[in-house]
Amino acid sequence: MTVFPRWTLAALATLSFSLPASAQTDHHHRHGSEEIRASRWVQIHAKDKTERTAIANEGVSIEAVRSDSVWGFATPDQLQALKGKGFRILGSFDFTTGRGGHQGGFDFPAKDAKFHNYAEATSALRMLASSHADIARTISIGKTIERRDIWAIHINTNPDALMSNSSSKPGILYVGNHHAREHLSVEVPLMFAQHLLKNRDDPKIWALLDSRDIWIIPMLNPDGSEFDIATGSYKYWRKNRRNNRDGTFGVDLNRNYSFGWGTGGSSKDTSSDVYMGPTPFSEPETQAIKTFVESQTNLKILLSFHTFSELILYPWGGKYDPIADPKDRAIHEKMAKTMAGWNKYKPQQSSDLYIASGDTTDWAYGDRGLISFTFELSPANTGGAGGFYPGAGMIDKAFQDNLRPCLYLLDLTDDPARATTNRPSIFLQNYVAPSLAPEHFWN
Ligand code: 0X9
Ligand code: ZN
Repeated sequence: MTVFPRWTLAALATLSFSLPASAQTDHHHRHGSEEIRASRWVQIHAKDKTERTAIANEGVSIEAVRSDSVWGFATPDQLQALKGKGFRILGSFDFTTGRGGHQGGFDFPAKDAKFHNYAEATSALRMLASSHADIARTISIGKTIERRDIWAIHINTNPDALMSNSSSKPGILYVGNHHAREHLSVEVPLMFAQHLLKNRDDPKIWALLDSRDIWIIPMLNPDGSEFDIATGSYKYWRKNRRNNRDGTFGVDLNRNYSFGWGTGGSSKDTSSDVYMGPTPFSEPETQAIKTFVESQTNLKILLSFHTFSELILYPWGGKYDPIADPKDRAIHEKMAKTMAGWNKYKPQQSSDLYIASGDTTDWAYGDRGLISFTFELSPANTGGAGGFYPGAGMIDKAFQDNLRPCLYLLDLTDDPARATTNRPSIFLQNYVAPSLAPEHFWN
C-alpha cells in the first residue's frame, strides 16, 4: 500500500480550483458547477478495505488510497453521514470561483497543449488510419449523449476484416477515458495505436499486427472531457454529461455496467460523482461498449485505462471474493504481476482498493469472459498539482511505462492461459522497444 509522503494539508490548502465565470450565465454549465461547488476535496481516515468500502457506500468518489486514509470528492451531506458513523475527516477543501470566459473553443490550457481534446484526438486517429489505410480504419462505435461520435481505431492486416469489422483472429480492446478528467488515459492508448502503426516494420510488431484483431478506443467520454476543459480551467469533471433532469448532470460510466450493478460502492444520488445511473447500461457510452463487445465475439482481453495511483487491477471489484475459476484467477494474477514488474505499478484485486460495482472489467470478465484489467496510470500520489492534472510531462512517462505491458497483453491475446504455462510471451525476454516517434504524433 502506498503511503502518503511529503504532502501536507497546508500544501493542499494553497491550491485553488477554478470555476468559470461563464458558469453563472450558461444554463448548460450552471448545474455542473453547482455540483462541483457542493463537493469538497477531502481526506478521510480509513484503515482498511472495509472502512474504504463504507466510505464508498456513502457515495464518496474515492480518488486515492493511502495506508490509513483516502482522498476523494464528497458532498457535505456525505461528510455528515460519515462523521455520524465515527469517521474522522482529516481535511476538507473548497473550490473557489476563478477565471473563465471561454470563446467557444474547448481546449487544454497552453501548458497542457500536448493533451488531445476531442477534435485533436479524432483527427489524430483519422490521420493515423489514413496513413496506414491498408491495415487500419477509424470507425464510430456509437454516439454520446451529446451526439459526439465515439471513435475506435481498428487494426487488422486482413482488408476484409477491416471492411466488415469482424475478424476470426483473436481480439483485444484497449479503452480510455471512462472518466472525463483522467486525460492521461486518452493519451496512452492513442500513443499505443501510433506506436503499433509507426513500427509496423519491426518484425515482432508485425507478427502481432498480422495475427491479432486490435481495437483501440482512446476517448469513450468525449462529452465529459470537453466539459472538463471548456473554460480554460479544469473542472474536475468525472461523469458523462447526461442531464438528470433534477438540476444535476452526469452518470459515472464506471458504475453503469450491468454485472453486479448497484451492489455497493456506487450511488443512487444523481448528484454523486459515483451515480450509477437509473438502470444498468442506461448511458449511450456504456451501451456502445456493450454492443461493440457483444458483436466482437473474438475478443479475449480488455484493458481499461484510468488515472491515477499506478495500479494494475483485476476482477472482482464489486465483491471481495476472488475469481472462483482457478485458471482464470491464476491468469489474471500472473499477468498483473508480470506487467507490474515492468511498470512498477501495484497489482491487486480491484476490491482490495474498495468495493465498486458496475465497473467495466467486472462486466467484461463476468458477462463476457474476457481477461480484464484496469490500469490506474501515473502519478502515484496526488502531488502538488493534483493527480488528474500532472502536466504534459507525464504523457511520455506513462506511455513508456506501459508500452511493454500493452504489447505483452497483445501477445497473449491468442491464448491468455499462456501466461501461466511454459509457452510465455515473447516479450518476457530481451525486449528492446523500437524507437518512438513522438515528433510525428503531436498535431
Ligand atoms: O473507482 C473507479 O472507477 C476506478 N478508480 S478511479 O480513481 N479512476 O475512479 C477504479 C475502478 C476499480 N474497480 C473497483 N475498485 N471496483
Ligand atoms: Zn477513473
